[in-house]
Amino acid sequence: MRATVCLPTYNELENLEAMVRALGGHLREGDRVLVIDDASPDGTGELADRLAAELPFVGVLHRSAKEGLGPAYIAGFRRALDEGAGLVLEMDCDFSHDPADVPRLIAAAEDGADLVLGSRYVPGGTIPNWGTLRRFISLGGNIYAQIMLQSRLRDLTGGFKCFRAPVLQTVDLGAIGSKGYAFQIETTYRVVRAGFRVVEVPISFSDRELGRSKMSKAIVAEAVWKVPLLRLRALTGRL
Ligand SMILES: Nc1nc2c(ncn2[C@@H]2O[C@H](COP(=O)(O)OP(=O)(O)O)[C@@H](O)[C@H]2O)c(=O)[nH]1
Ligand SMILES: [Mg+2]
Repeated sequence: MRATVCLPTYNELENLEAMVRALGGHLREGDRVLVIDDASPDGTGELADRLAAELPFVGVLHRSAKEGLGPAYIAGFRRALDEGAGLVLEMDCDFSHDPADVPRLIAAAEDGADLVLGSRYVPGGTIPNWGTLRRFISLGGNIYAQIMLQSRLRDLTGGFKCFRAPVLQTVDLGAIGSKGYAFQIETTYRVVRAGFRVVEVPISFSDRELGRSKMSKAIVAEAVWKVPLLRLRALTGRL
């Protein structure tokens, strides 16, 4: 199955080239990388164009404004499906997700999982740089989502995933309104609700070394209120 790795970028000039070249070393013939850039002021989009001109496996989707991770991914998923991808991956462009783990996610999908989650919270998953407080906050967020959504999945907020194409063709992408971390929770929840098989594979999640995080209080707040809303919608048959 041909895979497309969707790589959303906003001001990732320091990371993009190394990330794309590293991915190139782990992908197979026919696999692609799709950079989805939201008009980054630092020139990430122009760098992506130069890389696409040089490297045949690279494509670029330019969007006119920063709207958050969710809308960027949805546009990327649509492009990847239009281009005939059999597997579609989500991945951060800041090396928090290790390009060397991509083949394991792909293998799990080819083994039969409809959605593979790169998971920090299953046995074998690690977050080497995080102190106790950050672990507590992230784990707390996941337990909150697990309880609210009655889910056994351990890492509902992670952003390293591999979907089989029919999953993205079945779920109503246009109905997904979440922008930040909530987008990760909402996509996984919708996939579970649609009856697909979700598998978690352990990953090591590292802190970014270059560039800046785009995380904000608004992104965290959205996840907090969106989770009970998702459950409510599911209970009332509107999800
Ligand atoms: N296209 C696009 N990419 C984004 C946006 N916000 C974040 N990203 C990218 O999404 C990935 C994860 O974002 P990051 O800021 O590292 O979030 P954090 O890991 O939660 O701190 C990175 O590749 C970012 O460049 C956005 O609004 N649009
Ligand atoms: Mg990050």
